[in-house]
Amino acid sequence: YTTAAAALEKPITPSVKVSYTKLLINGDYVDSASGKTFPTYDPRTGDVIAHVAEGDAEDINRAVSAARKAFDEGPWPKMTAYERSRVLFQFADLIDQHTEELATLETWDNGKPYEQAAKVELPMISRLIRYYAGWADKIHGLTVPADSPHLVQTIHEPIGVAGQIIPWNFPLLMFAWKVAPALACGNTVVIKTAEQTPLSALYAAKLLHEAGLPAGVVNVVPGYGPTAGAALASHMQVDKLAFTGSTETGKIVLQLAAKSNLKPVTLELGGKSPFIVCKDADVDKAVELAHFALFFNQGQCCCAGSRTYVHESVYDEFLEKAKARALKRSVGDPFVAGIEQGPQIDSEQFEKIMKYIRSGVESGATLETGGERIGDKGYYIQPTVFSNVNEDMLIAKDEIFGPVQSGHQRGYQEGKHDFLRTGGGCVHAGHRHGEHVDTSIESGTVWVNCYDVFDAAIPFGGYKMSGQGREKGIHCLSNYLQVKAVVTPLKDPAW
Ligand code: TXE
Repeated sequence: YTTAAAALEKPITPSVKVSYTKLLINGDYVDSASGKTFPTYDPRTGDVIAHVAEGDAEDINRAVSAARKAFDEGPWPKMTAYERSRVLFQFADLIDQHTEELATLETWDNGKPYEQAAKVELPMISRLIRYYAGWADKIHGLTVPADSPHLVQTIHEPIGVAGQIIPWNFPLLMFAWKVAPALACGNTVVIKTAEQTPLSALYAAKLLHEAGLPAGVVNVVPGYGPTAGAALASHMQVDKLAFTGSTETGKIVLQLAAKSNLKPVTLELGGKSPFIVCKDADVDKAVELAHFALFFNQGQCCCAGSRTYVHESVYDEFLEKAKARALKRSVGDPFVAGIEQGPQIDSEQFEKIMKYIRSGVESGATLETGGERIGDKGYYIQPTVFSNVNEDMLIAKDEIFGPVQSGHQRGYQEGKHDFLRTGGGCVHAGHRHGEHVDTSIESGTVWVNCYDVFDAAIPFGGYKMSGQGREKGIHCLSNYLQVKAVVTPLKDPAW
């Protein structure tokens, strides 16, 4: 790996100041009911960036009341769909106009490369908001041909107050994935940001109001999971819950939802996705793709290609080149141009990853490169490659969520079915355009000769313990709509 050592010693001072650190309830930035705050940290140094109002159950109550009122009394669900779409289009324009501020906050709070935030994620975010803005006035019901003399129509109505809980790996992208479809369908929202990364969503919510969103329609409550998150999941006045995070917490929120008011839940959880290199693969291309699939966003992706299955005929060549590519990866201050990898999000994730690296060595996998911390402050980890990994090892089973690539010398079939959790993707790096593609992999996405292609229109979600339901695309709309059947006699019945 190549490090920008000087930048690690003297981190760049971000050019933007933190303006929004309070809860956003009913259109106003307010202190938490308890008056408590919590620190949010710079992963480059571990230093505090800002103290943010800490929402808990009482604040969730206030936010849900505001969202309830905005839903029950309007104006949001009562505005025409066209008016709602115009607010969302305006929001997308404002996101584009504030790319620098938003991307800076995202990098500062999360540690991801600034260029990735500004040039990849922010454009994806405004594109996704426009995609759902476009849907707002195109949600049609049906006329149903019933086997009786009735006119049967379906009406698609918003569900009500949507509770949303998001993680820290893509703070603003997750905010957009959750809020945009909910709003397009006419719902109101209470969203809890991750405790590690509250800053960008608080800024974006300000833009949403500038775009014309009425007060109370979107409420943002930063806070911790077991307090604010659990209060939202179990709230009796919340009509739907959308969660992105770990499988473990997904099980908790599903139970809370069931035990309270049986609100429907969508879950987007962790994964252990296979990346499969076939024997006829172009090895150079497969190496680059496998590298991207695993190391993108510091390895902190639910769909990271974290089990790399390589056909034995190309295994040695692949491994040599994968190792060389990892050594070339540029790691350093994410504000420096050209940096591919910044620090991990926090000390907890850093320790978890280092523990898995030790476990890989202890269980007999070969550490080809990496495995150490970089520098003595912040949470930087060397790009790491293991070979000779087998299915019994923890590093092959658990989601590491870090820059650790695991090379398995196994065929394609083995990679397909044998895990409880399969998240996003799988690549047949050997397939050429037009060839038959085996899509039987039990995974929400099968990427063929590509990886992490995230258009707003492409549905995304996991099979098995990687989640329930789909986000993005047309499929996400049904998460935020109720279908009502209206049945009217075609002529007066006899009674
Ligand atoms: O996740 P949590 P953590 C995976 C990844 C990572 C591991 C742990 O493997 O190493 O999860 O990360 C909120 N009731 N992913 O601890 O706890 C929490 O405040 C209600 C994959 O950060 O699931 C945050 O807002 N909410 C994942 C959100 O849940 C609760 C992205 C996610 O935190 C809660 C992140 C509770 N009891 C981690 N406890 C992906 N799918 O991309 C926590 N939360």
